[in-house]
Amino acid sequence: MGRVGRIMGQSSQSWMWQVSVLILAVHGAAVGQECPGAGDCCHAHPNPGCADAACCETVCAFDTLCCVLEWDGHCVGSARGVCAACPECTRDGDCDEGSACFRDLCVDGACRLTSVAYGDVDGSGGDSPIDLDDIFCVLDGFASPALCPNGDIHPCVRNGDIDLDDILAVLDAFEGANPCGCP
Ligand SMILES: [Ca+2]
Ligand SMILES: [Ca+2]
Repeated sequence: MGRVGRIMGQSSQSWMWQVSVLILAVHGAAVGQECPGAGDCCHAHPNPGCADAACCETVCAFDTLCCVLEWDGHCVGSARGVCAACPECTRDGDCDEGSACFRDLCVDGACRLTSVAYGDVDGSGGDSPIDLDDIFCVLDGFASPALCPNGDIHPCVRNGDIDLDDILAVLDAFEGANPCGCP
């Protein structure tokens, strides 16, 4: 849902609240009021503003909603473009090429996308890239995606969930399947 849609979709809020937020957004009245705010400028959080005052003010100067509504993914994207303190990534999960044929890594603040064999969710590579460790990885990811950030290989264009289909996909890959045509 778009950002305006999210505002308008908050049906539990009164129309007065919605109008107030929009007036604040249009006139920029809140710029600076949430700078610095709580939370890392480089990651999304539910409150407006973020801790690095200079970064916060720079982003809110052209995206007022970040200092009125919440510091969401749009604000993080802006921060990565304009704030020296925000590298392209700080963890593997920040990098998502979206394909089962690439492993997304964050190396020294930059996303590095490495081509992998289908099912090689732990990126071990080598002569036998798919082994028991990949099955264990995706099982760990089933419990907590952060434990296997590249475990979402089903469907071929990732759907954002590590679930039973991904576990079955790794088992298929273990037996030689390559439905996504990975190199
Ligand atoms: Ca592997
Ligand atoms: Ca999946």
